[in-house]
Amino acid sequence: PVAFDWKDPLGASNLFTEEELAISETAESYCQERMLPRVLDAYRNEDYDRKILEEMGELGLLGATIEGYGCAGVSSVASGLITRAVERVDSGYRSGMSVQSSLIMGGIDEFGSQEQKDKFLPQLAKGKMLGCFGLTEPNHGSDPGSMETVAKPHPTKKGYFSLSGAKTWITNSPISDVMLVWAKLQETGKIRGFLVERSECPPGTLETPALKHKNGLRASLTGMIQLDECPVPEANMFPEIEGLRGPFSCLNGARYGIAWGTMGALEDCIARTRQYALERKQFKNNPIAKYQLVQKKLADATTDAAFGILAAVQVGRLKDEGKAAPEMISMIKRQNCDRALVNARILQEVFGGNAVSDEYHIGRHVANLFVTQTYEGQSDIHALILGRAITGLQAFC
Ligand code: TGC
Ligand code: FAD
Repeated sequence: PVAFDWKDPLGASNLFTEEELAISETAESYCQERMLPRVLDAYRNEDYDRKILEEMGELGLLGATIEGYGCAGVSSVASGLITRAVERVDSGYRSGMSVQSSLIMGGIDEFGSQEQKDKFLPQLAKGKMLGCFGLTEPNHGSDPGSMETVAKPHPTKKGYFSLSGAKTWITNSPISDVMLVWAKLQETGKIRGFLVERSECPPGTLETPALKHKNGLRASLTGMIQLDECPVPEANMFPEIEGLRGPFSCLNGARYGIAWGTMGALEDCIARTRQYALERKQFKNNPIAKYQLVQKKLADATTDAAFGILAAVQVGRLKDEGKAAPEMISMIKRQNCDRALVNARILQEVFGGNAVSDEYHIGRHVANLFVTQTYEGQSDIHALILGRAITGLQAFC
């Protein structure tokens, strides 16, 4: 009989091409050898080493599905495998990469002018320039359509808009060189995308304070984008796209990545729990892995991880054939984030008191996975997106 592999229970690796397997191996080696040794300090100190994106850029791991501009032009499944490798280490590291690869590079690639693509993509691909994506506002999270950030013609600078408003909970904002800010054009009331370059903003028109003392995602930097009559050249506005379709199209790529990434985090929880349960002995010197209740926890988590990966592969393949509906992405984003969080939380129990020590890593994953369930559309919001697609009736308001 074929041997069962608990690390790949449903044989997903049979669905990957040689190239995808090679990319996965490169990403896994980098993440385990270079990222993992940094994560505990970063998490303890709420710090993010921006060199990480530069290193990933050198390996061709940023904006990996984009063709040209120094990007690798690989399949959506290959990009999913990269994301899974990064989040196996930490969701915060994956966040920093998602924002760079999917939200800003993906946005520029899909909606930018040729001039914008030539100017920003090669630098972002190398990780020499860092970017962020500003959609959420203090008063508008799940409902970004009600945003208050506004763009109007600049009163004194010809050929410039003046942007005013505040974005909050923005990954990478404190260290970003370029910010993709979504704002309503005063003239039409329509949402448009603007590339705000930090180096071009006069003093006092742009602030990006960090939001500190987070109890999750501490190895990622999060902040605000505060704009006060900030001049932005007309050439930095996405030329055609208007309305929420712009930001939501970027989110499709990032949400797809999270569906893969959270499975990496869950797989790390499974591997660590299995190892711990085999080593830890209680009652007549038995490893706790011998006890049925512990085995059930591992069986449940391993099943959810295996199903989650297969679903992500399926959506990735459809995505590359142009057959992936946004609701499919909502389904895997919601399901994989929810199952990763529930299982990680249950596996945490296997560590007993040691779960409280960050050196066992499981508590960090649990805290991070709460955030993944919340950003890029909280799970209940994705349930409503699915409910609307199933019934034809929208329940948001
Ligand atoms: P609704 O009427 O549904 O749609 C408005 C327009 O948008 C289009 N659209 C999409 N287009 C492409 N892909 C999608 N997934 C799309 N979803 C909607 C839609 O066709 C329509 O187009 P048009 O041309 O007819 O105008 O809009 P609504 O205002 O009713 O939206 C409701 C809802 C709940 C679906 C939406 O607001 C939502 O998804 N809310 C969640 C907000 C969210 O996801 N925010 C994410 C912020 S970014 C972030 O969290 C990054 S974290 C990064 C990290 O660190 O990893
Ligand atoms: P709210 O919208 O206030 O929702 C609160 C609760 O109410 C949720 O449970 C929600 O499901 C529920 N709810 C809301 N409306 C309904 C409804 N109609 N029916 C039923 N339930 C409802 N945003 C960016 O733009 N860029 C980023 O880079 C970014 N990075 C982030 C990083 C971190 C660490 C965090 C925590 C957030 C980040 N976000 C980012 C913001 C994130 O996308 C929002 O937090 C998320 O969309 C939810 O919005 P909110 O926090 O305002 O919650």
